[in-house]
Amino acid sequence: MNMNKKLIKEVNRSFEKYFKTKPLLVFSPGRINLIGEHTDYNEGFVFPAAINKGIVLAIEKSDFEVSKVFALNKDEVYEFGLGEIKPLKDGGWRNYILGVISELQKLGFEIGNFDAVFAGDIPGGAGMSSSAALENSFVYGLNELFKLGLSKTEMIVVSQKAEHNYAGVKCGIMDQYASMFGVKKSALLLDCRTVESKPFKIDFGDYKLMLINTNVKHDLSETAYNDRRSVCEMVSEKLNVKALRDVLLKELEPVKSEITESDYQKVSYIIEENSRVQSFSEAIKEHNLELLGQLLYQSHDGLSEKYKVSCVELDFLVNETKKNKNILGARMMGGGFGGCTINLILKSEFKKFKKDISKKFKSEFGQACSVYSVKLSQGTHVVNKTY
Ligand code: GAF
Repeated sequence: MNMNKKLIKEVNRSFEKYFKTKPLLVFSPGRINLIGEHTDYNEGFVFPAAINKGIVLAIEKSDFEVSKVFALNKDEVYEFGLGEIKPLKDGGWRNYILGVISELQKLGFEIGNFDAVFAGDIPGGAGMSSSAALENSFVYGLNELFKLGLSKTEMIVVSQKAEHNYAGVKCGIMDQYASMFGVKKSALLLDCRTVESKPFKIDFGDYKLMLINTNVKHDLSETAYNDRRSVCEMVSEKLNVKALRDVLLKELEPVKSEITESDYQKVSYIIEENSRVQSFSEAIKEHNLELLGQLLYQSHDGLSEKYKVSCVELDFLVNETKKNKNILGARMMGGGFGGCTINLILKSEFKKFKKDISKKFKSEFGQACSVYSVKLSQGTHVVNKTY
């Protein structure tokens, strides 16, 4: 099954029960990323895909003086006035919604009050972009409801700014883009400078993608994310270029003595990862699965040893795959410090490896990891007629 129809039905039913009217229903997916990590805010290349897990939003205009949002998974309701939008301390999911509204207001749009119910099936903290899916579902829903006339590209900028200003993460555009523009059965080779992408049909033959969630999210992740971004910007400034996308490895030499060894390693990772994305897309065209696997391992090594955004749990999972000849490659996925690994595994090995790795992970860390397979799906869209 592609979308979670049960979830759509449940969100719709709850909305009708609470608000006694029929809502607009929007599905906004999470994403995976084949390769190209932390390259998006360096205006480089990434290779994400929208997946069949996401956020379902039911939304309709309201005649009341307040707006009301019901987070079904958490069983929490939030009521607020549109004239008093500001980030909440420890606001969690509320901040993503407030952020979207605030960014729309900054653009001069007067949105009216609304009622909403949402729920999702993206595992939280898994690095599969539940926050981008939530932002996109709201900006898309509000755009439809109040006929704002925003294009999808304008909507993802609203979502990204909501994340910057209300969640405090200076993210790139990858997650919001993939969630909004996803193409069924395809991954998108996205140029984060032009914000244009090329869909690649994904068919790995006898192999498939496996996600393994560490189920951990280490505290440092947000600060570390913004710190990494600052290092990249600092070096770009020294080199007098707009972004690291414009730099070849050898061109780092003139600034090498002006930066720390650790910052040098970080920016070399970015430059290398950016070219790995290109090699990956060539390998897909040539159906060179061995090379795809090697690129995944190289990406992980760079993220772990040079960019330093991995953690023991992620490294453990990747190292274990190296002992299994039926797995061609693996790497951590997303921002890092927890979340998932993405693995290219022989289809017939999936079940067995799932069992083995679950056992080993439990005995190493005393807690369970989770294993998923995902379908590559369409980006944010209205689903009223599809369930
Ligand atoms: C997070 C961010 F939101 C993305 O923009 C991207 O930088 C990613 O980490 C790392 O590739 O998901």
